[in-house]
Amino acid sequence: MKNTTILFLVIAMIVLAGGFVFVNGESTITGNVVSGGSLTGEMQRVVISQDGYNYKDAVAEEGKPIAISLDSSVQGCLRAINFNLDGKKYSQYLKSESDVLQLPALKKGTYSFSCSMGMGFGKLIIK
Ligand SMILES: [Cu+2]
Repeated sequence: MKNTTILFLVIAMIVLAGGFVFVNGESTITGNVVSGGSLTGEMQRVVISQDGYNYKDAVAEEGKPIAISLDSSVQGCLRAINFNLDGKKYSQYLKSESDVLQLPALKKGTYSFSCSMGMGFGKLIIK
C-alpha cells in the first residue's frame, strides 16, 4: 500500500515537472511575440525599394534603432540585404515585405549597403 502511494507521488511529480516544462516553453514563445511587437514602438521603420540593379537611397533618423524591410519592388538576390557597420555584419534574407532586419541606432552620416553578393548597392542616409 505504501509502495503504491510512493509510486503515485513519483508519477504525479513527473507529470507536474513535464507540465512546467511545457508551460515554460509556451510562455517563451509568447514572450518573443510580445517583445517583437513592443520593439516596433521604439524602432523606426525604413522600407527600401529597388532602383534598376541597385537600391533606392533610404533616409532615417540618428539615435534610434532601425527596422529595415524591403517592399515588393525588390527582387531576387537584392532581397538578401547586407550592412557592414563598425566592422559588424548585419545580413538577412528578407523573403517577404513583413520580414525585418534590425540595425542599431546610428550616428549622422551615409552608410552604404549591398546585396549579399555585392552586386546591387544602396545608401542609408542618417539625418
Ligand atoms: Cu546580388
